[in-house]
This record gives sequence, structure tokens and C-alpha cells, in this order.
Amino acid sequence: MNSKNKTIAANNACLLVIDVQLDFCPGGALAVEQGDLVVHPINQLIKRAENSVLTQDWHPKDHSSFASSHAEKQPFSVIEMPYGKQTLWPDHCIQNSVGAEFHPELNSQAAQTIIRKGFRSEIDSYSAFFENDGRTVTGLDGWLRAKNIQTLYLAGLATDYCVAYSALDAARLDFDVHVVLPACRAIDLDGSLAHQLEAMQQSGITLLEKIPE
Ligand code: VGL
Ligand code: ZN
Repeated sequence: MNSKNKTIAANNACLLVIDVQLDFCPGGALAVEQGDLVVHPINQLIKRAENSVLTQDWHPKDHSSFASSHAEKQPFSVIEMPYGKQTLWPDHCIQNSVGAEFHPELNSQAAQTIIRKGFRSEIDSYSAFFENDGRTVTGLDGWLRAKNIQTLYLAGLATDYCVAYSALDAARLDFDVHVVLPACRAIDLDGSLAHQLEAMQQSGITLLEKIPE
């Protein structure tokens, strides 16, 4: 077996770069602490990866995940939606706004595909595969399967929301999933980081403590 077969450079592997957008970086509307520090390690990964996909949180301005879309609701409170519980967020990643842009130093040109998610006002989408109803697909699974991809490396923002939901769906879809922790940063709301790290481990996802070769 070629030694490349088990690395991020293999042609059956793909890097998923989750939501490296200005609103999730310091100074942004839903800033993740040190969110900008993921950019350089991710650029290294993009350079090595044979396949890479970026995701972009892409909300209409009246999106139902925004606290501002609900009377008397505060950001970070939780409401019941037809599809289950939904955390309400400050307005972020509004379509065509500066905050929705990729970090300017992210090597976004090198990626083959961009998956936009959360663009239906009535439903949020943390995962790169399914929206928060657990059924509406983004099309990413079909794209990966058409290219015979079996192994995924995930990095980006935020570890405990969009990265974790994407990784957990990918494991359910039977991909071999690796999360590159030094290239991720978390929101960590009410213990969400510990909870999601545990859930990922339970699902057989590999949590990498170092940038893979
Ligand atoms: C995200 C909360 C709301 C994320 C997106 O990218 O992790 N989190 N929208
Ligand atoms: Zn969002």
C-alpha cells in the first residue's frame, strides 16, 4: 500500500474547513475566542490535501436562529422549534455581509467546493451534511461519494457546534472521521465543548492533538 493512502494527501481523503468566517473571528458578531488562530494551520492542511471543501454559514437577515427574529428573546437562550431545541444567536453571517466572508488570509481559492448552509430562514444548519431538522441535505454527502472519498479531516469553527455536528453526521454516514483540534476553536456554551468532545469520541471519531503530516 502506498504510504499516501492513509494521509490527508490521499485521493480518497478530503479536508472539510468549517465556517472560517469573519463573524466567528475576534471582532466579529459571534466571535470565537482565538478563532483567527485556525487560519494558518488550516492553510497548511489545504496545501497538503488532495481534496478540500469549505463551508460557509449563510443566513438571510431574518433567520430564525437569530434572537432578533423573536420578540423578547436574548442571544444564547434556547427555544423550541418544530424540529427541536434551537439556541438563539446574535445576528451573524448574513448573506453578502463582510462578516460572512472567509477570513482574508484563508487560502479559500485552493478549495474545490463551497457548501453554503443555514440559508433557509425557518431552519438552522450547524452540520455541513444535514440541516438542524436532521433530514434536509446540503448535498455534501453526494459530492463526497461521487468522488469516492472515505476519510475526512475536519477543522474550523466552532469545535462544539458546526465542527462537531458535521463530524457526528459524517461518522453516522460511515466516513472515517478525524477532527484536527489545533485547527479548531470552540464557543463553549454551558459545557458544550466537553459534551461534544465526549460525543465525538463515543462515535469513533479520532480527535487529533497535532496537525497531521
Ligand atoms: C455556528 C452557531 C451558529 C458555527 C454557526 O459555525 O459553529 N455556531 N452558527
Ligand atoms: Zn449560524
